[in-house]
Parts: sequence; structure tokens; C-alpha cells
Amino acid sequence: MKIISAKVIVCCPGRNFVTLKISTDQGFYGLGDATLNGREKAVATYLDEYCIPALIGRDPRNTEDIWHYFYRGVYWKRGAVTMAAVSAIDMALWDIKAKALNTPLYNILGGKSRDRILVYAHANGKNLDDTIEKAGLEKEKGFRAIRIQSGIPGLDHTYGVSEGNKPYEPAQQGLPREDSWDTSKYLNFVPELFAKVRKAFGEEIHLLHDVHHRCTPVEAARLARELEPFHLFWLEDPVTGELQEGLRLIRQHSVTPVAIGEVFNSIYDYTTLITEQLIDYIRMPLVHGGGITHLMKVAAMASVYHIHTGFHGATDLSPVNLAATLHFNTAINNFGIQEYMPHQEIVHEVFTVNYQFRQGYLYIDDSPGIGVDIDEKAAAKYPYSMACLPVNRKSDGTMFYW
Ligand code: CS2
Ligand code: MG
Repeated sequence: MKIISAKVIVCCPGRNFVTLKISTDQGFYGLGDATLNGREKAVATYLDEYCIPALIGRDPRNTEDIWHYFYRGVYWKRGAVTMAAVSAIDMALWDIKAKALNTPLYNILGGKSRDRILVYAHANGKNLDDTIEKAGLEKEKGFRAIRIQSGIPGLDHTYGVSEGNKPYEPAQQGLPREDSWDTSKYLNFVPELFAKVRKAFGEEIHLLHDVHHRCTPVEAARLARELEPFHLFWLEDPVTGELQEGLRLIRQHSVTPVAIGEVFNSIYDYTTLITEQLIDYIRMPLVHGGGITHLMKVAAMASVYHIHTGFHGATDLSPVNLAATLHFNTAINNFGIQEYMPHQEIVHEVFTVNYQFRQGYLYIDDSPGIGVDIDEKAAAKYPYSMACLPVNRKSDGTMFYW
């Protein structure tokens, strides 16, 4: 079998997505998600200019060799843009491989370790009461795990809280919005938030929270310790992961489980975190972490250290990534939980999917490959529209992490 062509489809059905479509001489084609929120055109160009020409003529079943061609083979390795392109190529090749074997992708990743995938919802409100109300709505939908984010008293904007009743989409049209931040207001508020949420829902619901990279290690250690009575399923991105050893301080002061890595893009971002057991969940998704070929290795390394998966699954990762991830989650032993922010209806004018939500779990069907398709005509109706993630300044104007 040979790759005869490949194309990058950039579209914006409600938000921007980048999809790689690889076609073969035997009529099979595969899809890969290459979406990198706010940097879509960079990945599309990297694929078009530097990857697709080198793909033509190769056997798509040689996933290991092709992965290394685009990782070891290139001089300028790693990084979000490069690895989103590598991930998309890898996802599309595995899609082709499974389709050619006329089997669902999970079957060639180890088969079924489970029939359903535990997912968590997002609940966010402008204040504490609004957040509790929104969490109640997600519980009524059947979710057994809910991520809690709230507006912070005294701050206009904060991460994770949607404007009005619109679904949460952090990227805004045009150049970045400037948010302002105050760590002490945040640290003083969050324990009270979880005391009230845990009181409202009891112990039956898993509660998660995303710090979104905004604490120093000692601030994160304080927060993790103060949240211990509320038995969080995980505290996410408590500190920026650039300094892996920064997580040691949190571990020394708290047993609140830690999840990190949605902004990581290779196993090298995790080596200290995993081998020193500084984390409990890996978040690096297929679409940004090197695809199936790489994440199988990362998940295997994590399983040696009692670490589970909890992959990123925001709406700025496409249905192609989510479907491929559900196959991956179905097959591996150390699956933990999957983030699930349902895409807006308009997205499904372009992407047809093979997964369904029922009572707190996602289920995939047995269609061959990843089981998702893209309607290129529908995609053409929604041209790319530049949108950027916000930036964040401390209240004194100092540039900070968003
Ligand atoms: C978040 C994301 O889903 C999450 O855990 O961290 O909302 C993240 O901010 C966006 O994916 C960035 O594009
Ligand atoms: Mg996050």
C-alpha cells in the first residue's frame, strides 16, 4: 500500500480545526487532528510545506518508521507546532491501518480493556452559587465527574468561565484579550468554593479543578493541602510544567492527586514527573503529544509508576482526536478518566462521529478505523477565522501565565 496524496483541511464550524487527510493507492484514507488552538495556520503550513511532500510514496502501515522519520529525522525537534503535525500524521496512518484490516482502531491497540469510558464534564459559573447550579445541571445529565471552575470575587475575567450562556471557547477573534489575575484572591476563594460544592453534592461525585499553570510550587502546595478534606479526583496544572522538579514541593505537602501535561508534547516533558511519581495523571493528548505511536509509549512508562491517563479533551481538540482517544482509552490498562466537553452542534455538520454519551460514560461503535469522517464540502462553508487565546497580567500589570 502506498500514500498517494495528503491534504490539510482548515475550517471554522464555530471554532477553528485543522484536519490532515492522507489517501492511499488502495482507496483507504485516514484522518488526523492537527488543531493547535490559536496557532492553527502554523501547523497547517508545517504539514503542507515540510511533511506532506515527504509522505508521498511511503507505506502508511509503517507507523513506527514514519513516526521516527518525522521525529528523530528532523533537526528541530519537539515543540507544540511540530508535534501537532507529527500527531496528525500518526493518527491518520493508524486510521488507515485499522481500516485496511477492517477493524476498529482499539483492536490493534490491544483490544477492549473496557466497554465504556468514564468522562468528566465542565461546570463553570460567574460566582460560587452559579457554579453550584451549573454543576447540578451536569449531574442531572448523568456525569459522575465534574470539573469545577468559578469566577473569582474581585476579578473580571478568569480562566474557565464562559461569557453569558455561551459554551466556553477561550480563543477570541483577533488578537489576544488581556485578562488580569490575582493569586491571593484565587487562593483565598478556592477552598471555600470546594467546601460548598462538596457539601452540595456529597462524596458521590468526582470533583476536579484546573489551576491552569498559575501557582508557584509553594502556593500550589498550600492549595493542594487546603483542598485535601474535599477529596478532589485531581488538581490540574497546579504549576507550570516547564520546571518538572517544581512539582516535588506539592508532593511533600499534600495527597491531593495531581494531573499535568495538556501543553506537553513529548515523553521528555514527563521523565522526572513520572519517575519520581510527582503526578497521578498524564494529560498530554494524542493531538499534541505525538499521536498513538508516542502516547502508547508514554502510557506504558506511566503505568510502571502507578500513573493513569486523563487526556485533555476540550472543544479546541477536534472530534477526530476525541474518537481516536476513545479507542486508545478503550485499549490501555491504566486508563483514568477522559475530559469531555461536547462540541457545538455546528461542528457535526463537518465531522460525523462514532461516539455517544450515556450516563457519565462515552461509548464508541465498531466501525473500522477511528470511525470519524469529515465532509469537505461542509468544511468549505466555514473558512478559517483568526482567533487567539487570551494573555494574562497580574493586577500590577506583570505578564503572567494564562
Ligand atoms: C483547559 C483548556 O480543558 C482544559 O483543561 O486547560 O480549556 C485549555 O485552556 C484550552 O484547551 C486551551 O486552548
Ligand atoms: Mg487544563
